[in-house]
Parts: sequence; C-alpha cells; structure tokens
Amino acid sequence: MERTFIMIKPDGVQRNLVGEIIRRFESKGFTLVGLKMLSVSRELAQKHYDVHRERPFFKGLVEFIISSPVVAMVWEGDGVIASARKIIGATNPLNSEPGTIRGDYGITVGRNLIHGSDALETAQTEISLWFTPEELLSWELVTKPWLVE
Ligand code: D4T
Repeated sequence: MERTFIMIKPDGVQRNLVGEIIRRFESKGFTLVGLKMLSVSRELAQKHYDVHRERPFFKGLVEFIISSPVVAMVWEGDGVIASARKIIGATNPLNSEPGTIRGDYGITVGRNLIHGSDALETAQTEISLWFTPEELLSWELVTKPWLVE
C-alpha cells in the first residue's frame, strides 16, 4: 500500500494548525500509520533538504526547520502521494488554490506550513529517514468498506 511522508513545519505547529491539518487527511479517507512530534536536529534537516543544498534558501530553510518542533507523519492509501500534494497546494502559498492547506493559511514560500513527499522514491527515502520500522503501524480502518469499493 502506498505511503507518504508529511511534516507539519514549525509555523504550522506554532499557528495551532496541527489538528486542522490532520483533519484534512483523515476526512479525505487516508490512514495515519505513523505520528510523532520532535525537535529536528540540524543533521536531519540538512539530510531531508539535501537536494536543495546548493540553493540560496537552503541555510534559512534549515534554520527554520530546527527553530521549533515539527509534527512528522506517515499517511497511507492508494494514490496518497499525489493526493497529499494536492491537499497541500503549490509550494508558494500565494499561488496555492484556496481550499488547499497552503492556499488557506499561508502567504510566503519560506513559511509554507507543511511538507509532503513528491514521488514514490522520495516518499520511501523520507519515511526511512524520519521513522524506524517499529514506529510505523499496519492497521485497517473499520470504515474501509465505506471508503473503498
Ligand atoms: P516541501 O519540500 O517543503 O514540501 O516543498 P515543495 O516540495 O512544495 O517545494 P520545494 O521542494 O521546491 O522547496 C522545499 C522547501 O524550500 C522552501 N523554499 C523553497 C524557500 O524557502 N524558498 C524558495 O525560494 C523555495 C523555492 C519551501 C519549501
């Protein structure tokens, strides 16, 4: 079953949006299989954003991610990776559609509230970077027959 890594960034936590963000994924019908709150180490933040290491915003991005706790999650369901990206909205919140998380709550790219894996391979890499296998649960929603035919 497809899984994706989702992180509520420090701004999402500080702005009391944890419940609202989780609600959107729950309401959609995806299954939460991993959840933890943590203060991110510089090493983990740098590894997570390694593809952006040479970009001018890299240093500020890492400082931001380690500045205050985040909520890390793994969500499961068919098509969850692409669907989560739609629920999250475009990278720059000024371009995100209303109804998306960034579109409803953000105004600037450096405070865009949430991260979601962008493809199958990155999802797998990020899940194993942020979670141990023991921290991930395999379980089935009792409502599944009412969500999936
Ligand atoms: P993440 O990875 O956080 O889900 O964001 P996206 O996948 O939507 O966008 P990204 O990888 O291009 O950017 C990663 C991260 O860097 C921040 N950022 C980005 C920034 O602070 N300034 C910038 O100019 C850009 C392009 C926001 C998201």
